[in-house]
Amino acid sequence: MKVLAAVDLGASSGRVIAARVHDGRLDLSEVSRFPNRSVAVRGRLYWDVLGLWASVLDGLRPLGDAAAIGVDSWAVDYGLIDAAGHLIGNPVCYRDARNAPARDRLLAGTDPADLFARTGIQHQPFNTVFQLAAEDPSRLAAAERLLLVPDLLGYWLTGTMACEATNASTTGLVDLATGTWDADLCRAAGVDPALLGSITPTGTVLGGLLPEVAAATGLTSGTRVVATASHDTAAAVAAVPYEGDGAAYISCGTWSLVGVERDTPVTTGAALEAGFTNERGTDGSIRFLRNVAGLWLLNESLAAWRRDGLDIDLAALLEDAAAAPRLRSVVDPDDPRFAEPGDMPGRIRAYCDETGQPVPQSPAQVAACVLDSLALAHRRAIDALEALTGEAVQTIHIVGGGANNTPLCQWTADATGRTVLAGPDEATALGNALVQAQALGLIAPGPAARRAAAAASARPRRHTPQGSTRPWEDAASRLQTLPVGSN
Ligand code: LRH
Repeated sequence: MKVLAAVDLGASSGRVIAARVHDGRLDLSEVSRFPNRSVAVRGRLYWDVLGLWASVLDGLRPLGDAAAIGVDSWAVDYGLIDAAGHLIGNPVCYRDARNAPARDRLLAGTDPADLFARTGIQHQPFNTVFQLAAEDPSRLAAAERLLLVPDLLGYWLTGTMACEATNASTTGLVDLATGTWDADLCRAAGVDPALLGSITPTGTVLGGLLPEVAAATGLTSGTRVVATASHDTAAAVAAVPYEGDGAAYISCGTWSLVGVERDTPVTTGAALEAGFTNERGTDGSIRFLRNVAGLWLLNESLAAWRRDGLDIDLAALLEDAAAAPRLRSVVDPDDPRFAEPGDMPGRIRAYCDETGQPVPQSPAQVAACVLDSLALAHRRAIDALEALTGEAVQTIHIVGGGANNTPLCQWTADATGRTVLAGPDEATALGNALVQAQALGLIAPGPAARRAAAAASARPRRHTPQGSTRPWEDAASRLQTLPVGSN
């Protein structure tokens, strides 16, 4: 039985997961889990990528028999590499405040609708294109190569520099029509396209482990490293266990990525206006989706309570939140004030206070407000999805860590009036490993065989809508009319 190692780096934790391939399905088991967080130094927010690297090496050590390794992570962020092949400083976190002004500057010199039609990518401040426009010129001058975070780890594992296609699409620098770098855009962002290298097809075998990595992990140089679907959302969507047509997905973790898979992009003004994006999926598919600020609001609240000395058990908190009255006060999770790390319960209270709603006091009340608001935001995104594609959404798959959040899954079903199929919770690792399995020929090629293996590997939990959607409709209208200030 072949073992594949899926390294999955999220914004709040990383994992090494072993996937055992047999009888056309993959069985996952967690080998190691380690925390991740952004670190602020002198007004800049960084990732501790060397700490992550050390945790990945530790996590791989028990997997001496791994046939392959694939690395995925959150999108858009990158390390810069100098002429000697060394990393220039720590990667900057996409939540750093430098990006929004750079985005506004770059958009001012162009037609935003035209740019959206060229790349298909929503103008999120954190897109790599805007991060580069905000980059320190001395770092850029010293850089020979840019590597997105999973490609950086792939380089450290193998010595080979790649730029895997699903994650490349999130840079906002890829021409939607040709699938290659938009050279004019690269120059507008202040870089030569050569800095980015050429785009590597998803599923390419990068090579074996460097001797120093084999020695540090006990793995052999026979272990292959595969450029898996290295954007975590692409990997998660590759593992959605669809049961039929008319299904949307919510890849729910730090973010809720709400969308459908399509053959063609949607780059209308209405899609731009509604905040949708067209990212590249495995097999060249399009992930037409909207970023909704997801469990970030809850995770940051838990971190704030921990800093205040409150040790809150998540399961108990969710139970208390479920027992609290529904839709007492709601926030727009996408309000920019919630984007940066900090005192999330305080910001939620301020929002409710400003908008004349009851102010949530206890952690359970704050959690109820966050989860109600997320279910409502899911509803808004699903409604927009139907309107923009002209295709009905009948069922919703919630995959990722949020699949274990029972109240959120149930309230998403209640708010949307649709059945929610919850799971797998480790969809990202499953998708990562499925792409590896296909690259090694352990599963037949193509999306149909991958879907069949995904469905055989997962048993989603079914949430049917309870009660009327009326209270959610009312809350959605109420939210639209709230007098929201700028902070
Ligand atoms: C989710 C994710 C998402 C991106 C964001 C930066 O982890 O990759 O798809 O938009 O992080």
